Amino acid sequence: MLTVLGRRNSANVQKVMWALGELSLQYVRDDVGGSFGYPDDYPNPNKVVPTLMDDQQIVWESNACVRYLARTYGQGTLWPDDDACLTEADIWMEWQRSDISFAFFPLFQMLVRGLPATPEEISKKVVACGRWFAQLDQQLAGRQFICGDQLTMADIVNGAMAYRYFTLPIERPELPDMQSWYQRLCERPAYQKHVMIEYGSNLEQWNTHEAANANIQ
Ligand SMILES: N[C@@H](CCC(=O)N[C@@H](CS)C(=O)NCC(=O)O)C(=O)O
Repeated sequence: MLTVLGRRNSANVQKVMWALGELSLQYVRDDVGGSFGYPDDYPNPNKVVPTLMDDQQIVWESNACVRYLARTYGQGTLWPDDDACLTEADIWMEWQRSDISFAFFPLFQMLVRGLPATPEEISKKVVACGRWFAQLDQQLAGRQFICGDQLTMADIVNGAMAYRYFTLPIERPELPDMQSWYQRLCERPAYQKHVMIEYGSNLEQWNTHEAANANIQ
């Protein structure tokens, strides 16, 4: 049985949940992290979420979890058969993990989760996000998904971030191809279920949504 340890409103948990949904896999999700805390025997030395368990196999680091699910259960779909396509998917997974995450996640924390910040700090991050997402926009020109016509693991890790980017009340540059891709993701039932989860606009609302999402698989 596949088990995911992680609260439902974590963007990193959402990547794993969405991958499970796209692959139509059975799973159990336990509320861990944030207001739910961590069990003493939590099997992830970083004490962050998500952690994925597939019987005896323990996986942590959200992108490693998505890669694991794609490689193990999504050959030819989330894990492309074509080598060039697989390499490209891997590049965009690493891209998600680096500069864009350092710009976007602090911005989200400042705008929604009460991380103290000056307006200048916020606006610097907004500009940086626009600049980084313009690279993704360029990659998506003439493509349905990041690596071509097929949804891959690269779309999973970037798409989880895209929902928040497009729903935050911030200025964004013109990103026509990224916007069309995002609209395509919004039509997918697994994305609607696992990623398009309301998060509120301040810490109090965030906490209310976190509690409301408890026990939902
Ligand atoms: N690099 C890690 C980062 C994980 C991470 O920072 N997760 C956040 C939630 S998105 C977390 O666990 N925060 C503390 C908590 O929820 O208790 C990964 O991708 O899995």
